[in-house]
This record gives sequence, structure tokens and C-alpha cells, in this order.
Amino acid sequence: MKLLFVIISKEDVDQVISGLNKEGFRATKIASSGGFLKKKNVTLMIGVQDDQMNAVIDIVKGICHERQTVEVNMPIFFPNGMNEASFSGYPETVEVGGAIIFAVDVSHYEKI
Ligand code: 2BA
Repeated sequence: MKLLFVIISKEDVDQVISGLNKEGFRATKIASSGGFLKKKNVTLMIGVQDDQMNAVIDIVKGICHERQTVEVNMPIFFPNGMNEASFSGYPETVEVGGAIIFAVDVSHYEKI
């Protein structure tokens, strides 16, 4: 059995969960946020049999928006003695959209 952690944007979550449920997969939705951009995102925990993992990945692939390159104002690092007034942030391009998927082996599963 595998436990998938699927990190997606909030805009895609309803569609992904209904796509999963339609195919008989269950998911737990956890509110999360990215450590880099500090924007809210969603992490889904999905437990599946090993041979079902690719079907779940295909559902996510079919729904999550394509990756886009966007320009963002990065969080500011303040060197010693400097504060917000010293900097106004700096633009950087990052890729957003799509999904990040981790799969881990489950050593035990039980429903009580
Ligand atoms: P964030 O950490 O807010 O990252 C948002 C996007 O910023 C990333 O998109 C990536 O394009 C860029 N980015 C992140 N860290 C960077 C860095 N150190 N330098 C340059 N650009 C950077 P994604 O890669 O699609 O990640 C989307 C979200 O998925 C992340 O939000 C984070 O919440 C999660 N994530 C991605 N990789 C992860 C990992 N290895 N472990 C845990 N969570 C991860």
C-alpha cells in the first residue's frame, strides 16, 4: 500500500477530490502553505494499493493546471541593522501550478 501526499493549489482541489471520489479513491484534505512563497495551498493524503497509484496520478495530471512562470516579489531578507524600510522586495520568476506528489510505502493500515 502507498500513501500519496499531493500538494496542489486551492483552485484545483474540489475538482481533484471529485475526480478521485468518482473513481472510488478516498482523500483527506489538509490546509497547508508553501514554505517559499507563503501562499496557501492544499495537501491531499490518499491511501491506495500499489497498483492504483498511477491511476491517482493520472487523475491529478488531468486536472491540475499547467505550470506557469510568474513573477513574484520574494520575501525579504533583512541583513543586520536593516528593516522593511530599507528594502521593497525584489521580483523573481518562479513556476506555479501543476502538483507535487510524494509516495511513501505504508507498513500498516487498519480501520477500526
Ligand atoms: P512553495 O514552497 O511556496 O514554492 C512555490 C514555488 O516556488 C515552487 O513551486 C517553485 O517553483 C518555487 N520555489 C520553491 N522553492 C524554491 C527555491 N528554494 N528557489 C527557487 N524557487 C523555489 P513547486 O515546486 O510546484 O512547489 C509548490 C509547493 O509544493 C511548494 O510551495 C511547497 O508547499 C510544496 N513543495 C514543493 N516541493 C516540496 C518538497 N521537496 N518538500 C515539501 N514540499 C514541497
